[in-house]
Amino acid sequence: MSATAERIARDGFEVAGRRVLVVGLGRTGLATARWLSGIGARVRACDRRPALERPGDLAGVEWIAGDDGPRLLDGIDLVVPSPGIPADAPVLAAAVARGVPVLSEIEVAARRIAAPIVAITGTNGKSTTTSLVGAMLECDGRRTFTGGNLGTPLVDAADGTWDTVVAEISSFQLEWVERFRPRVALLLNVTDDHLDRYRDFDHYARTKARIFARQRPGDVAILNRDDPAVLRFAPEIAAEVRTFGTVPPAGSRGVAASIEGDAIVVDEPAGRLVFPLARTRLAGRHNRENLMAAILAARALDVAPGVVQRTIDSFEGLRHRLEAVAEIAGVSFVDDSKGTNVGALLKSLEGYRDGSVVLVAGGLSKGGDYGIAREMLRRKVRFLSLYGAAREELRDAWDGATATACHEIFADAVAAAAREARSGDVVLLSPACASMDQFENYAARGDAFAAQVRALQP
Ligand code: UMA
Repeated sequence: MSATAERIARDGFEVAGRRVLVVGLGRTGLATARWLSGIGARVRACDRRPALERPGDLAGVEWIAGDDGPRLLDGIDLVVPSPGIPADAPVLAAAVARGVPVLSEIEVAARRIAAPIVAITGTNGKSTTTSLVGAMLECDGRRTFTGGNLGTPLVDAADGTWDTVVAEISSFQLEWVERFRPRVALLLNVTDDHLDRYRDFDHYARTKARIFARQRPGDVAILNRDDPAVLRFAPEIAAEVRTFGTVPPAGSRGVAASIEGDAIVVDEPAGRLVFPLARTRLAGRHNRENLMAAILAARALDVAPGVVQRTIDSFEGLRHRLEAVAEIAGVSFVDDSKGTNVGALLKSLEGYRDGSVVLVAGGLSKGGDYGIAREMLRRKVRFLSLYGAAREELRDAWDGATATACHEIFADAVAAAAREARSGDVVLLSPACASMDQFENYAARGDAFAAQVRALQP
């Protein structure tokens, strides 16, 4: 029996001939519908958007555009919702009430992935860390799938011939998991985010901690020991806990990473490994945390220290994450459009000189306490240019912290920021909000920022 077949037999995921409702037809839903019909399921695919065109390769799927309601459950054996469908959506509530199983895309995908899975969650840094771990494993010559919330749905890895699978996992994806069991699971940090979807912070944090729920002894859990909202889950974890943090843990005999001068040190039972950071392009304290987490994950899968170091030295960083766009008349323009919550804004501002930042923020609020950024804004930000649906909420939360202007339209806020900036300043787009009030996603917002900035170049 192949390793995949063995795993399927163990986990009992066989959908040939079963009727599956796929809810939401964005990236996840389309990939899920395609894969499920490929393995013999009878797929009904639905989306609330009317006039949604069916891709040619989904001809065999029952296609329902303009409806995502409970009546679509008739005759259905299993529901697979996209991450963007809230748990209290009528179709999911009705499925639960009727006893129809609901499983997230990562759950069904993981049941058909034989390779060890590295799963990475946290409010911020998970995309960078996921990409770093993927790059370390690739550099080691392993056939590696790197995806998940990062962009390529995990279901694209199902039934594939991978040596390792590295997945960025969001709290949304952890809402409908049952047996999802990563060989290595990471929780980087938890700060306010998505409070429009969860009852409160504790509910959000506990949803993230579900990444560890099915791990067993022999698996590895990697935790940020500087973040009490993360470390509090350690006693509940069955896997071996390894931690990273700024200073070495007192009296611990477990594997741990910490910072020493300009290097990351990892204490392992066989001795200490030292990874110099002189050549990394990843700046800022938050990136040191991402690097420590990634190193621990790679070491948990026995990647040799030399390979880890080569990746640290060559990794380029991610698009729309503190990405330098241009320098014009001594002003640098930086695209941090992927920073869509207040924790991300704090981490990004931390790296800049006091009083040197002209900040563009706003978009669609996800709730949470924006007020915690007030003091940092007062210190770092010389001028604040707000835009979008959340502009008044942000203005009220940060009232009096610094000179502020409000614009409805994104381009007007960027233009105002560019006018205010002087030589030596940085114009930073770090919105602390989602993009969807004016853009399709954060990448489109970052691209619009870059295009507008480049047009300013003489
Ligand atoms: N829809 C309905 N009914 C609803 C809600 C939505 O039919 O009640 C439909 C929409 O009309 C749309 C589709 O569902 O057609 C969208 O589904 P989705 O929001 O789940 O989006 P996908 O395109 O499948 O992208 C998802 C992730 N999106 C979200 O979690 C919101 C992507 O993460 C991820 O890259 C992708 O799966 C692949 O795994 C994005 C994200 O913003 C980057 N993630 C959040 C974050 O990082 O903070 C969690």
